[in-house]
Amino acid sequence: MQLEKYTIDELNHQQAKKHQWRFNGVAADISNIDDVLKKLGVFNIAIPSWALGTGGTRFGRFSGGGEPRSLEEKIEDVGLIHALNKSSNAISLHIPWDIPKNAVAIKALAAQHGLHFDAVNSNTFQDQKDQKLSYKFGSLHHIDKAVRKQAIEHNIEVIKYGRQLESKAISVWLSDGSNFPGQLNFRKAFQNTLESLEEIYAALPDDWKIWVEYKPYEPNFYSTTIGDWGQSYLLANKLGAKASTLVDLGHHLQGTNIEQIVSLLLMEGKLAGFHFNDSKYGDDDLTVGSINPYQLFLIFNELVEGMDAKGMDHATSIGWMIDASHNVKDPIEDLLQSVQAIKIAYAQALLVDKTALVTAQNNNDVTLAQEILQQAYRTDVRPLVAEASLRNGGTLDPIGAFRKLNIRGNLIKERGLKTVATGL
Ligand code: AOS
Ligand code: ZN
Ligand code: ZN
Ligand code: ZN
Repeated sequence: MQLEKYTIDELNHQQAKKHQWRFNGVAADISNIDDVLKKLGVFNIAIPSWALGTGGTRFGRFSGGGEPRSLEEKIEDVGLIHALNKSSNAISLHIPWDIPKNAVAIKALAAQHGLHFDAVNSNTFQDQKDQKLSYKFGSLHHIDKAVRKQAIEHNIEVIKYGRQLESKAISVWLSDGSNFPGQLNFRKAFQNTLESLEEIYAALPDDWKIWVEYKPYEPNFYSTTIGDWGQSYLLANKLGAKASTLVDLGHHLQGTNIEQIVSLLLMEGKLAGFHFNDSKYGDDDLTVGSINPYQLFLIFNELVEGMDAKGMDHATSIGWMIDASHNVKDPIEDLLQSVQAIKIAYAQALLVDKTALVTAQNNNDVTLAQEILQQAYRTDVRPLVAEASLRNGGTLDPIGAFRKLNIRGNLIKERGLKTVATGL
């Protein structure tokens, strides 16, 4: 299904008065309002192809109905999200779950929806049908050179698919690790991983990047070979300028100060970008901002401050992406909520009075520094996000519109009630 412009205009029209009143109220207090709206207007967050269906847990999966049955339908879903919020103009593909059999046609279909292709994701954490050697004991870190070679070749193949779609980066997440002390030699595992990544790095086109994701646990519960940002950063540094560290918000031990990690990676030019989500216990892949929106704001505060200090373009300098998995919610609704949460945190960070904050910091005025941040965080910026969407031709209220237009109902009519999308 495709959304017509007049449908969106009509919905916005119904809410115009209320919106205008709310917008005027908050905008009156913001001195850089034009700049804020401009920055919000060009800000986009990529949608992962595996998040458009229900993922489930290891205990079960409860299908939602009308889920995309093919890559084409996943692109259609991202197109719907983008039509509603005008902030999701890219899709990130997972190989082999979403192999583009006809890249020319897939690219054309995406372009029709105003979409392009973000980073491609490799998968050496599962054994595929016809695969010769097993990844049971790891892939790029494996003790057996032949297994490493197979995993390297897979990554190079993923780059090949990505090239056809004009992606510009490959993101690598490894489940390589160990379950018990003594199972492997940490140093050898790291060195094997580095060597393998070097071969993948050598196959990167000139204008490509490789993003190295880290995660402390799962599926291995004693050690993970790329377990934290230090290990990822070490690898990225040794690999070279095209390599950097990808931060998935769920991949930290509880209490970790993620905003500080972000700040330093950015300072070093080694922040690849994000897999946004939220978590309470582990890699829960919950809706962005559903558990700890203040942390999200603090991360964006570091991003805005750090990028401005380096003269970096907010919208394009790093990779902005969601990594989510849905068990009980409608995946499209969840993704719409996540994008809104990210834009809200970004808008709040844009409101921080930086000059006043620097003065407070220089005076060791702890109370005032905290007040300045919380002043921005406690501002209701939702009318700003809505206004930016409106100016781009999107809806004032994406989730409300999704429901009012009965989009899921229409998708169920088109695709059926019992559908299974590939993905996590
Ligand atoms: C796994 O925990 C990581 O977050 C991955 O980024 C991702 O979920 C996976 O690679 C899906 O392809
Ligand atoms: Zn991730
Ligand atoms: Zn995650
Ligand atoms: Zn994860």
